[in-house]
Amino acid sequence: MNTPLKCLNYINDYWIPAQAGETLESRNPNDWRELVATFPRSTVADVDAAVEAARQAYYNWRLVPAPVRAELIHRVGEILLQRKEEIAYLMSREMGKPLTESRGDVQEGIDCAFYYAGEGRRLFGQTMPSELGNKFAMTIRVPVGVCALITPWNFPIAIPCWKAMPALVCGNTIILKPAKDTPGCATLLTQIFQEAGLPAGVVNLIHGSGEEVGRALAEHPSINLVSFTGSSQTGAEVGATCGRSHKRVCLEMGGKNAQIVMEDADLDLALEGALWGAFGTTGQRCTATSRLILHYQIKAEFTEKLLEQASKLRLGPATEPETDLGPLVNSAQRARVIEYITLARSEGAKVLMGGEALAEGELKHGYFFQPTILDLVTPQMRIAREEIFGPVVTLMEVNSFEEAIALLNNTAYGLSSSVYTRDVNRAFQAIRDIEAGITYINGPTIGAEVHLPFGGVKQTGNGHREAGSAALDVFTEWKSVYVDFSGHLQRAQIDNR
Ligand code: UN1
Repeated sequence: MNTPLKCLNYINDYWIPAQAGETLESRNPNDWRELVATFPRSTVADVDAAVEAARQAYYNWRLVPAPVRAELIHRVGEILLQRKEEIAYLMSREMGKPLTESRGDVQEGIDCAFYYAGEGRRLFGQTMPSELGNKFAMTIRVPVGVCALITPWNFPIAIPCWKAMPALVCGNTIILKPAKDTPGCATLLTQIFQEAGLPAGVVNLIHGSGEEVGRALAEHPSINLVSFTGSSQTGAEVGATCGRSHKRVCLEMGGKNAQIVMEDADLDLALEGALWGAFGTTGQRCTATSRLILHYQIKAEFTEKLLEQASKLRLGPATEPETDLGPLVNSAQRARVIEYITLARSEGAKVLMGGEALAEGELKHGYFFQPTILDLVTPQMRIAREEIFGPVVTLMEVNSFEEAIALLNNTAYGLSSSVYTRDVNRAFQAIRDIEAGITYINGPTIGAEVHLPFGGVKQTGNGHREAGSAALDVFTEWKSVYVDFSGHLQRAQIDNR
């Protein structure tokens, strides 16, 4: 048995409990009898202290040269690499993804560190000609200020890294508010920032609930930017709150991602992609494949193979090496998936496979749910439109490529998308016509790499992208600079005419 972690808030280089002294618990979703961590139930008072620390630290941090800031992020990457196994193990116990995936999650954080460490020596601006003689014009990136990062439990290292690292390299100070399900991963990550030598107050960590801490951050007058990943419903509230106080706000929200399989596709490849996209991370990725759009000529064959392969997936504790599918993250998430299956039945969908939580047997103390395949799904059904966030995939049949694209686009969301075809013309049409932030050709909907922009259109986002150099546009303001070396007043739009 592992001893439970005692997580604390981290403010101005001090590890401290919540001022009100209250704590919350995080339990192991593989077996809820195990307590993984206790953590502070923070309130507005703790948020105020963290914001004050981040504000003070900002005045010096913004003046540290970007390449020097970047060196510290590089160091974070090195320590993450050393501690990869330990962090991955905690992650599997804390939120239930299998060890190989947990390692991948930490690796995404490491990749981010090395990518943004390089960015510290670029942070390119532009120079452009002035319309006046003896005058120089350029743009530079300047930091935004104090940033609140509100992060989910499904990528408890990768997502905090891809928000924190560009924010820090750009010269901002941060307050991380991790999800209640993963206080331990956030604690290890913050310890690593501390060990790497980030100055006091530059990185702060506040645990607690979205209602208390998340809301206080979004409302706080001294915060300049909120970056949020989570549900579209909560994102709408965060966006509205930030809008009222003119904060910059970057929202990454839901998805209802589809994979199209055309009649000319390599079916075995498409099958592997579908299994990984739908059931990887127990379907708890915002990029998960939630809809399979199948050409009528291959639907029967594909479905048969899918059922055969999906039935071989091994459910089990995330920490066991042979496990393919871990549990759902908590009881609320499991209740939500159960509700959607009840709804699917009442809407007239057919449960081809799965559909049940594991209430008996060895896994009965975890939030396990069978991989589930729903057929006879029509676009009007709620299960075809709403994000489920579980190991559930819906099958839909189409007669043509055009119909497939239209059906894929027939959703309020627009994060990830995938098309399996051997026809290059169709592939490029799909790239052009799909309404989503990410399109894969002959690859599943999951698997974004950190040096490309990540995010979506429609109700998935609010016009920003994370990761890649696109994140720099979130975490910096543009400043336009004019240097007049003529020695006299030159009047733009007047003296050059
Ligand atoms: C998420 O689910 O919120 O592309 C992020 C992927 C991962 C990131 C997912 N690299 O599936």
